[in-house]
Amino acid sequence: MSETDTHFVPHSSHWGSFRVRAVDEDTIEVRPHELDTEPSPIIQNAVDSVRHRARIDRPYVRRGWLEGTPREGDARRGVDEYVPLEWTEAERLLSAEVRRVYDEHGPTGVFGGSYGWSSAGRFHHAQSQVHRFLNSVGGYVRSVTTYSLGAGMVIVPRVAGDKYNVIYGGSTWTDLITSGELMLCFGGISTKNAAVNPGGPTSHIARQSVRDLGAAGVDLVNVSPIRSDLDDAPSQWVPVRPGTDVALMLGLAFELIRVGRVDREFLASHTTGYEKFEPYVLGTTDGVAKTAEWAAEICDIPAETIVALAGEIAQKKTFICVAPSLQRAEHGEQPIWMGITLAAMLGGIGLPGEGFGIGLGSMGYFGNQPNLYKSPSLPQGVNACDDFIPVARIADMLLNPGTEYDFNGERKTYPDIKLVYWAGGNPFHHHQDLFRLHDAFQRPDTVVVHDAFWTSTAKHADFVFPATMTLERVDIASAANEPNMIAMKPALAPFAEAKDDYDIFAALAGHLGVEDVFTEGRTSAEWVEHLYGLWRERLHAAGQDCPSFDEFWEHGSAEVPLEREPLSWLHEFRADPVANPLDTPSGRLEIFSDTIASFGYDDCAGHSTWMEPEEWLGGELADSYPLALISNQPAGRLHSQLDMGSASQVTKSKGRELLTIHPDDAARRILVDGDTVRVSSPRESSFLATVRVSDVVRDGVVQVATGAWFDPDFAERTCRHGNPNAVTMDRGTSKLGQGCIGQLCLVEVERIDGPVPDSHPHVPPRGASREAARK
Ligand code: PGD
Repeated sequence: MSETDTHFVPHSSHWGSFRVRAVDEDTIEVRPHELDTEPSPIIQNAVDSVRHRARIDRPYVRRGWLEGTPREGDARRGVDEYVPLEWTEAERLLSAEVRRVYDEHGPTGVFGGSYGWSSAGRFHHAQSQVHRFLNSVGGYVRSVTTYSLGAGMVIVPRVAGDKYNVIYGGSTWTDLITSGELMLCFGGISTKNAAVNPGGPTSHIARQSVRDLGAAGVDLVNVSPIRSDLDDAPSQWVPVRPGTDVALMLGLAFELIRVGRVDREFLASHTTGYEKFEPYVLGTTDGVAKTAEWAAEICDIPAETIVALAGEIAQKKTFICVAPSLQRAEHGEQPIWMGITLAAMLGGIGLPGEGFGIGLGSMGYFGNQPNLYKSPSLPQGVNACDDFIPVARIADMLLNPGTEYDFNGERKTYPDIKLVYWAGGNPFHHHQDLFRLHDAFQRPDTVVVHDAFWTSTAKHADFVFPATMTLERVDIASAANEPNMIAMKPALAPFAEAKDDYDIFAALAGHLGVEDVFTEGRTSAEWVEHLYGLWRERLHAAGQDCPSFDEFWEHGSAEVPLEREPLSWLHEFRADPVANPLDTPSGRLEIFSDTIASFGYDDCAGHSTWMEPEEWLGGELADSYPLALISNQPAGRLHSQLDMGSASQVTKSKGRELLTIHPDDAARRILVDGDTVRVSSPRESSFLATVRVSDVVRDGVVQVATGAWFDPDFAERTCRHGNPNAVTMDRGTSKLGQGCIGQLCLVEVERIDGPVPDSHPHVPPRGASREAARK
C-alpha cells in the first residue's frame, strides 16, 4: 500500500472484500482489496447507503400494536405509523411480550426461522444471533433448507447422499479447465451471481475460470432462455423454453439409448434403478416415447439440434451442470435428478472433467478449491423445540395454523405462531406472492425486526430495532472455499442510536434473566477474538501454522488452507464404490429411489419425470398470460441489499426495475425502450417496470431481477418499484422438497399510457424520523 492509503482499513461483504476510509463522520470512500483480482462494482453501494435516509435511527413501535394491535385499515402491518421509543422502554415492552408468549404458548408459538443473508461477518451473522438468543430464552420453530436451493437440498441427499454432497463439494474449476471437453450448462454459468459468496469472498475467480475454460478449448453450451447467462467465453446458445429442461434432457437420454451410447457398465456398478427408468424414456410404461421430436414440441428446440447435441455429448468427455435457478421452479427437484441421471448414463461421473455439478457461476464457492477447515462461526446453543418448516412455507404456516402438509416423507402440521422474530433478512423482497405474505403477516400477535434500513419487512414489524451496519463494527469475514480471512475493521461510529444485534439481544436477555447464557460473559470484541482462537486451535491440532489474533488483526488478513488437488465430484466413489459407498439406501446413485416412490406423492415419482408445470408457455394459462417471467439474481446488488446504492441504481430506469423483453414481443405490444409497463399475473397482482427491448432473451420470455425494494400500493395490488415477487407463485416445488418456485411464472405486459405513480421505496414510514440521516 502507498502512504496515502494508510487510513483505508480492511473490510468485507458477501460481494467482496474492500478497503474503506472515513472521509468525515458520515462519509466513506471504498476501494477494492488488493487480494481481489476481479472486484465486484457492488462494493460501491456501501458509500451511498451508510447514512442514507432509509437508515433506522432509533427503536420504534407500531402505533396499532401500542394501542392494542388493531389489524384493520391504516393500523395494519405494512401501512401503519410508528412511534419512537427510548431504548430502555423498547427493551422493557418487548421482553414482557416475549415472556408472555413463552408463558402462554411455549416455543412452538415463536418463529425464529429469520431467513436471510444479513452481512458477511461471522460473529455478527444476524440469523445466528437470533437463534442463539431464542435458544437462550426457550427455543423456537426453525426453518430448514434455503430459498437458493430448497429443492436441491432435499433431492440430492435422497439420490446421491450427503457424504459427498454435490452442493457443498462438487467439481472444481481447475479440474474442468485441465480435463474438460464439453460442458452442457442448463441455466448457463452466469458469473454475475458468482460475485457473491456468503461470508465474504476475497478471490473473484469465476469469470476468469470461464474465460480459461474457453481458452482451454472446452466447448460450452448455454441451455437457457437468456443468452447472457453464459457470455464470458464463446458458447453455443440453446434457447430453451423456461421450465422445460427436463424434457430436453429426456430427449437426449432417448438418443443416447437409440445410438447405443449408454454406459451400462457404470450404471450396473455405481447406480441403482436404471432398469425402471429406461422403459419410461422409451415409452413402454406410459406409451410416450421421449424422442427428440417429443422433446422438441415441449422445449421449442428443433429435434435436429437435440439429436446433434446428443451426438456431441456421446462423443466428448461431458460435464452436465444445472444452475440452482432451475430448481426454484415448479417440480424443481426434477432437473437436478435428471441431470444426475443423464451424467450417469454417460458414465463419466467421478472422472476428471466429466460428470455432474450444481451451481457453477451461481455463488462464489461453487468450483473453488474447498477449505480444509471449517470457518469460524457463532455457536447457536441448543433448541428446546424440534418443530420446523421448510423455509419457503412461511406464509402457508402463518395463514394455516393446525393444517397438515407433506415434506420429504413426513406428514407435518403447521404451528400456531404468535411471535415472529426476524433479523438479517428481507422476506418482503425474497418471498413469493408478496401481497399474500402481507396478509399472512397480519396474523401473529407480534412481529419483531432488526435491520439497519426501513425495508418493507421493517415496515411490517411491531418492534423495529436499529441495527448497526457492518461498517460500524468489528468482525471476521470468512467464506467457504476462499483462500483468505479478513479482519473487518469499523470505518464509522454507529449511526444515530443504532446498536449491534448482539448488544440488542444481550440487553433483552438481561431483562429475561438469561444474559449469562447468551453472552457467556463476553463483549462482542472478545467473542471475535474467541472465535478466531477456536479456528486457530483447529489448524494447530492439524499441525498447521496460523498467526495469533493480534498478528491477524494487525495484518488485516490471514491465509486459509485449501485443498490443493483439482477435484471432481465423487472421484473416490468412482474409484471404489464398495469401499466408498454413498450414504443412500443402496450406497449408489439412485436413478430410481424406492424411498421416494414409497412416499406415494403425486408430484414426485420414483425416478425423474417430465411433469407439466401449471404456469408454462405450453399450458392453458399461457392463452391469457403469454409471457414467461424469469426473475433472476440482480447484477447491481446482492438480493435487496443496499438497493439505494449507485451500482444498484444504474441498473434501473426512471426509478423502476428494468424489464427485458424480446423485440418481437415488444413489437406486438407496441413497446419501446423506456416505456413504463404493468406486469400482471394470474394472482391478480402486478408490478410496474421500465422496458428494455433486447434479443438477449428468447421470444416469449421477459426478465426482471429480484431485489427492488417492495413499494406496494395495496389497493391496486401492485408494486410501483418493480419487485417481481409481487406476482410470483407461493407454492412448494413439490411435496418432497417444498422449495421456493420464485424463478418462473406467467405474466402479461401492457404499456401504461397516462400518469404513472412515482415510486419511493427507500423512505421511512409515517412517524419515523426523516431528518436523522443526512443523505
Ligand atoms: P437480502 O436482501 O440479502 O435478501 O433473500 P434475503 O432475505 O437474504 O436481505 C438481507 C437483509 O439483512 C437486508 O435487509 C439487510 O439490510 C439486512 N442486514 C444486513 N446486515 C445486517 C445485520 O448485521 N443485522 C441485521 N439485523 N440486518 C442486517 C434472498 C433470497 O431471495 C435468496 S437467497 C434467493 S436465492 C431467492 N431468489 C429468488 C429468485 O431467484 N427469484 C425470486 N422471484 N425470488 C427470490 N427470492 C430469494
